[in-house]
Amino acid sequence: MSPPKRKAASPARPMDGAAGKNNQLEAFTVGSAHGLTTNQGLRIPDNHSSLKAGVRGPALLEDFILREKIMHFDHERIPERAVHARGCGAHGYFKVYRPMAEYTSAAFLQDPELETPVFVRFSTAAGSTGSADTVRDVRGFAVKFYTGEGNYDLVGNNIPVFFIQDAIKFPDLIHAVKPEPHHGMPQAASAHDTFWDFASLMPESTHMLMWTMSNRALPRSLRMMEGFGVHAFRFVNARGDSHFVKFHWKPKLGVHGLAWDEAQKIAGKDPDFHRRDLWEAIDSGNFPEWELGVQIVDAGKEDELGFDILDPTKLIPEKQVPVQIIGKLVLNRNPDNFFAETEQVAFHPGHLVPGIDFSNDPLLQGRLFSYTDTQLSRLGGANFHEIPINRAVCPMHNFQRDGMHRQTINKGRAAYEPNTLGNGAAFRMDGAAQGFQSSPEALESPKIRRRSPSFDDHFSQATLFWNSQSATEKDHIAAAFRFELSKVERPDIRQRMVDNLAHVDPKLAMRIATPLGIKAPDAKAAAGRLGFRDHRITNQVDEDPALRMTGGPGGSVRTRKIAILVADGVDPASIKRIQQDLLEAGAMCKFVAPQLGTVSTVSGRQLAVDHTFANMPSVMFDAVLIPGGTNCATTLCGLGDAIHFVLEAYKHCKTICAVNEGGQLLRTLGFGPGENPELATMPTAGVILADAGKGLDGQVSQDFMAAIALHRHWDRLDVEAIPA
Ligand code: HDE
Repeated sequence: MSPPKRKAASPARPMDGAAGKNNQLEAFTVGSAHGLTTNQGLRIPDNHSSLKAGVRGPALLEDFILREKIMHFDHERIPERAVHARGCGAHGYFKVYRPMAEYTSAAFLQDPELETPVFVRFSTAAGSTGSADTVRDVRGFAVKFYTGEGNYDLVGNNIPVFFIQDAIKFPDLIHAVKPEPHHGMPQAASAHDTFWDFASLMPESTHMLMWTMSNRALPRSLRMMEGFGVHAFRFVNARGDSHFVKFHWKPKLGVHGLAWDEAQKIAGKDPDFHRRDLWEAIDSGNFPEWELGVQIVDAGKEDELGFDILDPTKLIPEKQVPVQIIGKLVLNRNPDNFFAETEQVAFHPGHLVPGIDFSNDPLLQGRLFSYTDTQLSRLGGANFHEIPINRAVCPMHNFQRDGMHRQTINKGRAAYEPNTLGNGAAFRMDGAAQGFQSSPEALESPKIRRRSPSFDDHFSQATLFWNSQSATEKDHIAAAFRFELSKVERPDIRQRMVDNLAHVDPKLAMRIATPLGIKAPDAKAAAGRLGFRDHRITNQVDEDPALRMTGGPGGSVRTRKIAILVADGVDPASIKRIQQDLLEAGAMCKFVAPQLGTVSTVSGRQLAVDHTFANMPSVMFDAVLIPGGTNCATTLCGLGDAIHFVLEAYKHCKTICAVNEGGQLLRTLGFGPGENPELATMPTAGVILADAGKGLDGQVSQDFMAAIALHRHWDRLDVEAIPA
């Protein structure tokens, strides 16, 4: 028999568009099949019994089938990521809106017709892989573009600045935030002594602390958060001209956060909240979208910004340099296998394509070492680029060889260059104008281990951030500082922190210090401490609306989850119009009842229940709808779980709408206007009591949807008094 014809080992040209990466992955994807074999393909006769010396005798060492299975199981785990261990991912594509040739030669940023495949992984930073999704933390937003010129990774966060200015402090920062080494607590939380000890001694962290104490660190959904490249990068065009660039991802659904009490409860009720939300959105065809934005600064004009563009604790206010929207990212496919794709994907800020380059940001420079290095222990060797999710879609060739788990079978005698035995001479570049070119920045300076004095301003942008927040966002930030510092056992650490915050805003510091039982904030004491530097610059803008979460675009009910509370005797007709309008607008309605199965309606029909009060509490929803029906209302009013559901939704500032008799529950709880429930009214922000029998259904549904689209009614005044 003649040997089968072989296919070429690697494609001759890049695989086209988003389908290219999917096809490549497909070649490695298997479904389940009938029958079991060993890893060598040997049929297994019995997967229930090991080989023994007699049916009641000891197991035999000879049992290679048992040994192989147990051995593989014993080695199923790989080390979790040192940071950003907890994450989830999805496939999708990126499309540029217009050619960017003026700024960059990157091929994937030229053709508006081209769909570049991407894999995106979102993560928390501090927690272990099994920690909860909704902890207070920065979120990772890492995008791998499989371009025709090689993989490009934009490994960013949902906060545009970082805690530290130099990579050499990263291990200290992470050791401080991770569980304390003596007792291994707390998990995935910054509210403990070591973190605040470090943070209070590192005033450069203050700006990022303002962000992590805001609701940015509690995203409602991964689909509703921004992403940032953080560092300044460079765009380089075909002529070699270079511009500084900062990257932004803007979510189509707007930027929204959870309430702190809600986030903590979700962490217990559904630790997979964000992972599930992303999965379900993609699974149901609600593909999350972001737009890519860039802030471009001409190289040579960076001094005009007023701060050092290389300092990663600084952002460029959008008011100062507007964000240009240049393309969109769509996530449209869930992974087939969490381990093979999401766990094994390896990002690296040094995965670049021609036309994009680094800046000298000292934090970025340190990252360039860390990301490859960490994969060696995490993914077990130097060949992690061969793992399917990490493979480039363009041809790849070099003389790197062998190593653990090598998959490529390199043919030929010559594994060196130059050579005459294997086309080796053709690969010489000698610095010619081919391939990736580092931006030829002129450098001539002494070798020096010192922080640039231009990095010495630590507070001006923290103040800018604070001044840009709405009143309720300021309340949340102050409350978060109070919570975190109240968990700190050592009063001197609390004191040091509020003394630092007096340099951001004395009133903020005072609001935090008073309930913590420490002395009044003392800005002078902070300034006298070792390591304190504050060569304050003058911000060119006093406040920037882009820095707050409220009032931005993206207010819609699309993909929002509405709980409809039902019991026997419910009147579905009373909410029919509202339900229809919600569904048409892309919201999801679920019936929540005392038990699963069905409830009987007023007309004797059976209505299928989706969830119980116990298995799907109010924190899983964005809004509540209580339909009419006298018996239903009476049952709900007497049910602790239903009362708690509504109280909690109210406390978390969610929209609540009660129709006809459903209003009884709200009035019992004191949320109604009392005597005149005739019209759709809002006795308090986001609470609607409506009489749906008067042809007002359309108005009610409009009011309800408009209120949900506001996300939350943060200005509800009396929520502290709610015992939920
Ligand atoms: Fe990372 N970071 N990082 N980081 N980082 C890692 O790489 C590191 C930093 C970010 O979903 C690790 O593959 C150093 C900033 C994301 O797989 C590690 C420094 C930003 C992810 C590492 C930083 C990030 C990581 C752990 C200071 C925002 C998850 C596993 C110099 C711009 C990527 C891994 C994923 C992961 C090192 C600072 C974002 C240890 C040394 C700033 C989104 O290599």
